[in-house]
Amino acid sequence: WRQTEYRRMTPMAYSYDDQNIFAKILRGEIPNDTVLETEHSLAFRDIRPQAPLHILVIPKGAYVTFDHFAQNASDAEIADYVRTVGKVCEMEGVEADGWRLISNAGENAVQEVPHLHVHILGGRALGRMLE
Ligand code: D5M
Repeated sequence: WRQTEYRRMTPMAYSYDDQNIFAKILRGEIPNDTVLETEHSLAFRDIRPQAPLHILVIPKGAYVTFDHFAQNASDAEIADYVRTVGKVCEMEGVEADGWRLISNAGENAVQEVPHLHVHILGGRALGRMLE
């Protein structure tokens, strides 16, 4: 019954708005400060950095949130995405001082851009996230 209950609570589908700003970046319609591009992913600097290091990593596929991606992307896309986050961390040398990974999804988390992105934050003391 757990499986049935879980399925019932899962949204039927996410609708993807292909006019969102990250879709435009992926189509090359607006510029971005690229850190790393792979077959399935793109990492670029956040336009409103909240820390000395603030990089966004997005999949190239049309996914709205992390759960949408995790439930629908291919293993190749998922592996590429996770490895891209790891590679950016290595390139930026975050492991010495520590860093934070955040992904906002939907209304409660105040997601601004409806294309999956994780925020890589570092370069300063980030404080406790949950008090
Ligand atoms: O965060 C969305 C993030 O996206 C926010 O930190 C600003 C950033 N942003 C918005 N437009 C751009 C462009 N054009 N380049 C780079 N970064 C951008 P959220 O998690 O959705 O609240």
